[in-house]
Amino acid sequence: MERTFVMIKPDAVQRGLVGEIIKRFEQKGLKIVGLKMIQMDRDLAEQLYDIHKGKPFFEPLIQYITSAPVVTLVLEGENAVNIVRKIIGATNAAEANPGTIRGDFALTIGRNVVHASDAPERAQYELSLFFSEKDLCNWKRIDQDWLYE
Ligand code: IDP
Ligand code: MG
Repeated sequence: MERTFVMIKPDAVQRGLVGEIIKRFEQKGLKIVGLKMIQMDRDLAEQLYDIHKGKPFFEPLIQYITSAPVVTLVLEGENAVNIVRKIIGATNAAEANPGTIRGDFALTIGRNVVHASDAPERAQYELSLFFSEKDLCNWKRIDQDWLYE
């Protein structure tokens, strides 16, 4: 089992899309093991986006992401990192396929409604910025035996 970090961004929270977005991960069969609403401060946002420091979109990105509350999740499942990246779709929502979250709910790269880790090591780093181990629940979905061989 693998864990990944997901963040429902301020635009999606403001637009009332929290339930719709979480529903898609739940329906896929991924297990929610952590869930928290938070308004990020600049320091935390810079840690989450450390790899983008210095890029032209960094400042607007930090402004956007700290401008209002976000909903953070830790999801668990086999290949959760890759599966979640497929569900959210391409970074530029204008290019994201219909059926993906960004493809269905966003228009641009700068307001793309959701974040997800892009590698297992990155997931571990990112989720640890928001959750300690005691914030995460170890539990079994009642349908687990029907989701996996
Ligand atoms: P990702 O969110 O799909 O992993 P990254 O390349 O890691 O995409 O970029 C992080 C976030 O920075 C994007 O989701 C988007 O919000 C923002 N971003 C990336 N590139 C641009 C850009 O060219 N203009 C505006 N915002 C951008
Ligand atoms: Mg990224």
